[in-house]
Order: sequence, then structure tokens, then C-alpha cells
Amino acid sequence: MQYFTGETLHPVHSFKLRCGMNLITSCCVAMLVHTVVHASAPALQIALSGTVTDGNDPVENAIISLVNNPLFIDTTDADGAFSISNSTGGIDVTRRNSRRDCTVRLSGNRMKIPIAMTNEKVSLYNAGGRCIRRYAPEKDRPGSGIMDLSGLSSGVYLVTFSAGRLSLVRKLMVTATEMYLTGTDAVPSTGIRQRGWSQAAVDQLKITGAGFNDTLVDISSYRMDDLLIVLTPIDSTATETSLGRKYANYFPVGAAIDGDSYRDAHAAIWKEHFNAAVCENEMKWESLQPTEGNFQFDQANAMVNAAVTNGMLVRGHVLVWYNQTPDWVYQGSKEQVLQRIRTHVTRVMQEFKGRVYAWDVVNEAVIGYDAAGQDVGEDLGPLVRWGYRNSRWQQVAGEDHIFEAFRAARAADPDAKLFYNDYWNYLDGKREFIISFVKRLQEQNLIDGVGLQCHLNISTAQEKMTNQTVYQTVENLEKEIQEYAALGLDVHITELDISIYTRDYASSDQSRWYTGYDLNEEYQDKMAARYREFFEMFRRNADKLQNVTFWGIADDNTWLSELSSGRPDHPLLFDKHLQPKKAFDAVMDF
Ligand code: 9MR
Repeated sequence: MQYFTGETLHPVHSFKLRCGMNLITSCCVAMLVHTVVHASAPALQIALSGTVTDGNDPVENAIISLVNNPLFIDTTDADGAFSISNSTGGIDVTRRNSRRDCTVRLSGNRMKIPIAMTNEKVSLYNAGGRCIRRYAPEKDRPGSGIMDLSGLSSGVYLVTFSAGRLSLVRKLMVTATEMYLTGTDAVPSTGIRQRGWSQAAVDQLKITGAGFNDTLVDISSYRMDDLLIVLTPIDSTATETSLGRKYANYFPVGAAIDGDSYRDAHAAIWKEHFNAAVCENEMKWESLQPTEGNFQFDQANAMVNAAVTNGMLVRGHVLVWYNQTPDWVYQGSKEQVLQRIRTHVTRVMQEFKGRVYAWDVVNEAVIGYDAAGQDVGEDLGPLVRWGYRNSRWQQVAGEDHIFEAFRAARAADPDAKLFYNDYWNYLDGKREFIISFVKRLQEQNLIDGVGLQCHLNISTAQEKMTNQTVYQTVENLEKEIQEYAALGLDVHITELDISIYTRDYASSDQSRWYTGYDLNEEYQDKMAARYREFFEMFRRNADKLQNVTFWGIADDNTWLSELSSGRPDHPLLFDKHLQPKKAFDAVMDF
């Protein structure tokens, strides 16, 4: 029987991603494998390069990714050229135990790993990049752990072994009768004749490019030069049914996903209609670093990888916010708190470097005050001035917490776009206050754009009233977009939804709730009209908008129905049955 022994991690697994002109390099790790006969078998080496054309001319900015491993990805340059490789160096890592008990082997339908590796998390991904199983290996007897692989259908899978930052990747091939775990050479399960990879496809490249049909290309080896990939243009005379593709020449259209929606019944809509993503809660401080130094990336990584594999841009939300941040963060001196910001921002951005292209670095740091210096909340009647929110960040560190976060972010990933994100930018006073510090951030080259949340509602009222709803006119939103763009900032619509409730935003008066499970015609029409006018405006300002992201996918899963009141809402383009609403037709009608 042949099996692996004496495994050592080597610095061979890295990948790069070019976003437009930006070259982003990031690293993960793989391994070299030695067999018992000490014949050295190389780690899975990936070196794929080629050119993407439309049949005549090169296609720039096409995204090429390896279907089996979402970490391998590149974007074509002006010549249509791409290259995906794991042989460009990386971190020098030595496995903590490099002796012969680091042996992984297959035995029938089971995978056995040695005791030295039983702290590892083992995950199994299918060819689409989706994590389908996670194992916390159980010890079958002293000295090794066991994982049941039965029930897998035939195909190619990826197995990752990860402990801390280290991650080993192996391919697992399952046929009706055999199972192979591979480096470059296949290692068959017990009793099965060893054989190498067949000449059939071992993997596929997925290519997405604006204006072109998504394309899958079989590859028969992980080492191929001069691949020539020809994309077919989307037939512009055919009716485009995908939201994201319909807007391909305007801006990416994104959706917030959660730990379920990226892989449950919502996923089909997400992949068909959106080409950008953001995690609704999973990248907030309390999710990523619940206790000091204890970083938890698994959930966010799975979601980000799913997005990247599907050719989507990913926004990161959020590094520093007053909400969903654990108490321990604010304890101690100003310097301690600022140091925690530096540590968090640096560690988080390094983790997602190359996969997250834009970050909400600071969120919602501005509020309105009344004459007594109290937060006016959503009632703007007594408003006398705008200022920094009196958050615990602000109490401990003043505005330094904002500047420090942006400084750390710029240093952690110079290729990422950095954003200040907030709501009600369409209120002139609030926007002026935001601009006052955003300009200073700009002078220090610390910011690239502003995120406009845009939690709107269906009211088209123009007259002055005492809450925000009346100010959210198309004219006001257009003005804010143009003002920010005039400062040289990128502008992203970051959290778009349109509530059916026009006033008393957090009303607990149940007699006024809309309780129908399905939205009636009247509301459908109002919402469609509202979405139509906003998207008409977005399209005419497409040169100033780089992203429009919805805060959710469908009405059965929206934060607006999760308010403490539990009041049901219907703010998105897809209804509770996951069907497109009239609002969807309205934004597609141009
Ligand atoms: O949608 C998010 C919801 O699930 C959370 O409970 C809530 C907690 O504060 O945060 C929501 O997302 C907010 C976003 O992070 C920042 N802007 C406002 C969003 C809606 O409240």
C-alpha cells in the first residue's frame, strides 16, 4: 500500500487577482508530498495562462477562475492575457509535525488522518466551489482520525485541511468504484490499482466578461500555456432576462447575502441576477473577532469564495462601526483601542486580500443633534446641527478612530477601495458634515469613495415633514451622487431597499401593518414606480456610480421584517415566493 508520509508545508501556493489596473497578490499554502519510498512527488502545481478574445480582439477585464478552487483567479489585461499560478512564492511555513505520522490515506470509503492532524478542520468542496461537508475528525483509535466519505457521487472534489491560517488543498476524485486523493499523482484507496489522472478534463475554467456569455472551458491539465479562449457576445437583440447582465454596461448590481441565502433556494436568483455581493452580518466585528485575538473566518470565507467563484465583485462590510462590536473592544486607554482597530483592520483585510475589492472602513459615524445636544434619531424636527455620533469609539478616541481605521486599511491592502458608508447622505446638512472629514481623508489619500446606503420607502412626498421620508426624492439622491462624484470620489449605492411603510418608521401600531403575505396590486405598482424612477436616475449617472447593491435578495429574508416589531415588509425585487415583482420588471424596462 502506498501512502503519504513526512508531509511538509511549502511556500508554493499563491494566487493573484488583477482588478482593472490593480495587481493584488495573496497567498495561501499547499504542500509537498513524499511517499514511503521517499520518491518526491510535487505538490499540485497550477500554471495556466492564455488569452481571451471575442474572436478578433482581446477582451479586457474578463474574470477567469478555476471552478474547483475559487482561490485561483485572474482578470485579463488590455491584451486579453491572463495567468493563474501557484508557483510565485509565498510564506515560508513548516508543518508543526513533519514526521511520518502526518499521513493522510484513503481506506475504502474513509479517509484516515493521523493524530497530529486531528486538530484540523477538514472541508470538502464540490466542483462548483460549494462547501458540502465539514469534518471535525473523530478519533477511531489512538493515533488517527477518520472521516466518512461514503455517499459522494462521482466527480472531482477539493479537500482542504486547515489549522489556523494554514490550509492544505487536495483533490479527491470519486468514481463509481474508486476514490483517489491526489497531489499531482493519484493515490488510490486501499486495494485499488494506482493510476494517474485520465486525459479527460480534470477541472474547468469559468470565464465571465461584460457583454459576453459566461463560458466554461475544460482543462485536461493544471499546466497549460497559451490557452486561447473565445467568448461569444451576448445577443443584444435577444431579451436579456438577468438583472446583472442587463446592467452590464452601467454598473455591477449586488445583493447582500447571509449564511443561508448564498447556498439555499435564494442562491439561484443571486447567481442569475447579481454580479456583486456583500455579507449582511458575517464580516462585522462581532462575527470576525468575537473575543480578542480569536479570529473566525470560516463563514465569511465560504460566502466570499462562493461569490468569487461565480465571478462576482465582493464588498467588505464593515471594519469599524458602533454596532455589532463586542464590549471588550472599547476597554482600556485610547491607545489600546486604536491598537485594536489597527490589529482588526489589518488581520481582516489581509485575510480577504484579492477577493474583497472595496471595504466599508467606517460606517454611520454621523448623527443629528438637537439644541440640548441629544441625538434626534429619525425625527429631524428639533435638529440643530450634525456631528460625529457619540459612540463608544468617539468617547474613547474621538475622530482619531476614523482616521486610524482608514490608515490601517490603506496599509493592509493598498489595492482595495476604501469607503465611508452612511445613510441619509441626501440631507444637505449631513452630507456637508461628512464631506468635511472625507475631504481631509482624501488629502491624506486614505479614502476612495462613499457608500450611500439608500434604505428608502415608497413615499414620493415632496413637502417638508418631520422625518426622513420626504427628503428621499430622486432629485436629492441625484444631487448627492453628483456632489460626491465631483469631489473625485467613487460612489456606491450600498444597501438599497424600498420599504412599503412611508412613515412612523419603527411603528408598533399593528393596525397599520400590511399583513398580506403577497403584496397587493396597489403596493406592487407604487413600489415599481419608485424603483423605476430611481434606476432611471442611476442609469443616467452610471459614469459616477460604480456599484448598486441591494440589501438582500428576496422579501422572505429582509432586515426590515426583522425589526423588533416584527412588522412584515416587502422591500426587494423578488417576492416571498422568490418570484420577480413588478418592481423587477420596472428596473429591467429600458
Ligand atoms: O441587515 C442587518 C441586520 O440583519 C442586523 O440585525 C442589523 C444589526 O444592526 O444590521 C443590519 O444591517 C445594517 C448594516 O450593517 C448597516 N446599515 C444599516 C443596515 C440595516 O440595519
